[in-house]
Formats: sequence, structure tokens, C-alpha cells
Amino acid sequence: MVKDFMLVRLVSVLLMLFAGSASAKAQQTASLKEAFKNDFLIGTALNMWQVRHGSEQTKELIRSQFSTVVAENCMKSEVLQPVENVFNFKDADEFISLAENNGQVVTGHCLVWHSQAPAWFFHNDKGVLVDRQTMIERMRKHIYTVMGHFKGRVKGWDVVNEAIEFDGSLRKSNFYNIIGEDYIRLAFQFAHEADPDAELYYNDYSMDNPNKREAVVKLIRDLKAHGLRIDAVGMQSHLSTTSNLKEYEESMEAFIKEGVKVMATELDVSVLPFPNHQMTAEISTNFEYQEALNPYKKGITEEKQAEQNDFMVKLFKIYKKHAKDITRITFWGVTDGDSWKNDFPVPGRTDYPLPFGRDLKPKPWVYLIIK
Ligand code: 9MR
Repeated sequence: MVKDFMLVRLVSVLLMLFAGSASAKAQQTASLKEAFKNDFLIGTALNMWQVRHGSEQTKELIRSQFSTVVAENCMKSEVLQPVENVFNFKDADEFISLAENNGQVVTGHCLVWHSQAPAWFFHNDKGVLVDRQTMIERMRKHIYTVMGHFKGRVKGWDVVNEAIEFDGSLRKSNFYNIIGEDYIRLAFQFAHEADPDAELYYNDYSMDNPNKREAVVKLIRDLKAHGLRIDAVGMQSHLSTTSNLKEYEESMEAFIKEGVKVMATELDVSVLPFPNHQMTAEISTNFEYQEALNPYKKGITEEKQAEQNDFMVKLFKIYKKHAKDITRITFWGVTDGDSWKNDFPVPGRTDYPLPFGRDLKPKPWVYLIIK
């Protein structure tokens, strides 16, 4: 009797151990790109540090979890053409080689953006803004040379990035001020000429904002009315656990209705308070550090993690629902430690916006969305 009891105990302990290690294995091997392979590409943004010095563990995570990658910084114009007519493709070529070795699809980010453009781009040698014709030629040259260089290696490009303000008007950037509102049409025209096989995107943040939604719809219609091609809209998706998913989905549906694909291009979901409650990714936004704005510097609380889990499940339900019109969901980074959100809009905070923690382990919601 005692012997039987001991045997049952032994078997159940063995079974528990086996089940434990099987589920640990399942957890280790759970892969975002595998889980969504019939729905959309799953991606991440990479920085050059990861490309060159990333640990084997980090590189394995990048390889096994993501089917597509985008350069966080090394394909912006200030890096690619720091001096007029002097192109520097070194970092970007290295980044793309890594992606190719991993069998990952590459997105080009970005061709025309007011930010991270080299100072010379808009000025003559006396420091005065150039005239319209010179600006158009500089834009054409940049787009032709960059897209020409990467032809066949980049699936699609963020042709114009962040051209719309919160009130729905066009941003008064140097491109707008010098060329006029047709700079967007010209950029899409040049991009199509440079590589007719590459997909062309308009990319922006705060796309849940109804004014921006309306303006993007107008922009798609305007491009099409001028015989130009736009393949998809990139909703950057720098969100927080309090973002309004109803408005977000409404924008997604409005773009789809215009006959383009949609993508979440820079997804991260902050758990930290945004000081003035006007969530934005406008890089010039800056608030002074205060302890009260950095509540999770020693670790996220269970309640907050649960709130994020819940938000991510709701968000991915929306993505699944629209999967036939969504081509890609790209996170803006791999681990929380890499995220720009730790310094934006308040420097020196500890945020938890990405699928993997500082210890490279998946967040609880990664398992939930895979399930
Ligand atoms: O994550 C990028 C950060 O490392 C750079 O310092 C910053 C400079 O502008 O750009 C960040 O990426 C931005 C992206 O290129 C466009 N959308 C907003 C992103 C976050 O600022």
C-alpha cells in the first residue's frame, strides 16, 4: 500500500517535471513571426549597436522572432547623405546584410522627413534657404540615389514621414516652405520613378487623431487623383496603455476604405504617464525629469503589467480582425532597454513598451497574443 502510494507520488512528480520543462520549452520557442505568419509580417527596428555588437542571445532573438526589420536611424538622410553628393551606405549595407542572412524583409525608413535631415539639405553655402527648383532637385537626387542603391533589397519605403500636424494641416517644414504643398506628390513621383517595384508608404504618428485621419485620407485621394501610387499607410503606433483603440481602429478602417494596405510601423506601448496627456511622437517635445513621472524604475507593478497585457490583447485582436488588409506589424525596438521611450518625452525614465524585457525574456502578453 505504502509502496503503491510512493509509486504514484513518484510518477506524478516525474510528470510534473516533464510538463514543467515542456512548457518552459514551449515558452522559449514561442515565436511571434511563426504565430502570425499567415496574418502579417512581424518586425522590429534595429540600431547599429545591435547589428555590430549585439550578443549572440540578442541576435538569436532578432532572428527567431521577427520576419521583417527596419533601420531605427541608419537610413535617414543625415546618415545617408551627410554632405551634398557624398553618400554613405556603410551602416545601412551592414544592417541589410544582417537582415538578408536572417531571411528578413527590409523596409526603408525614410526618404523625406523634416527631422534628421542634414543641415545643408535646405540651405545654400551662405546659409540661406535654397529656391524651389534647387530643393526639388536635391529631393530627387536623394530619392533616386538612395532607392537606386538599395533596389531589390528593400521591399518598400516610407517616402514621406510625419507631414501632418494635429490640426490636420500640412506641417510647415522646410520641404513645405520651400517647395509648397506639392512636395509630397513630387516625392511619391520620384520614388516611383526610382524603383517601380518598391512599395511606397506614407508614415505618421498619432494616427488615432481624427484630424490626422481625415488629412491622411485626403492625402491618399490627392496622390491617386494625380495618378500617383501609394501602397500603404504606416501608422507608427507609439501608443500607451491608455490610448483610444476605438479611434485607432477607425483610422485603420478609413485608410483601408481608400484602397491601401495599413501597417503598424513603430509600435511601442508605454506604461508611463505622458505629462500633458497629449500623446505624441513629435521629437521636439520635452519635459523636465521628476520622480513622480518615473514610477516603475525598480520594476513594473503587477497591476500595470496586467493593464498592458490587456491592452496588447485588445490591440492584436484588432490586427487579427483586419489581417487581410494589414501587411506588417513592426515594434520600435526589441527590448525595453533599447527603447527611445526611456528618454522621451522625459529623459532618464524606465519604460516597458516592447515585447522583450531588459533580461531578453518575453513579456507575459507575448504569450497571450500568440495564444
Ligand atoms: O528611435 C529613433 C531615435 O533613436 C532617434 O534619436 C530619433 C531622432 O529623430 O528618431 C527615433 O525614431 C523616430 C522615427 O524615425 C520616426 N518616428 C518617431 C520615432 C521616435 O522618435
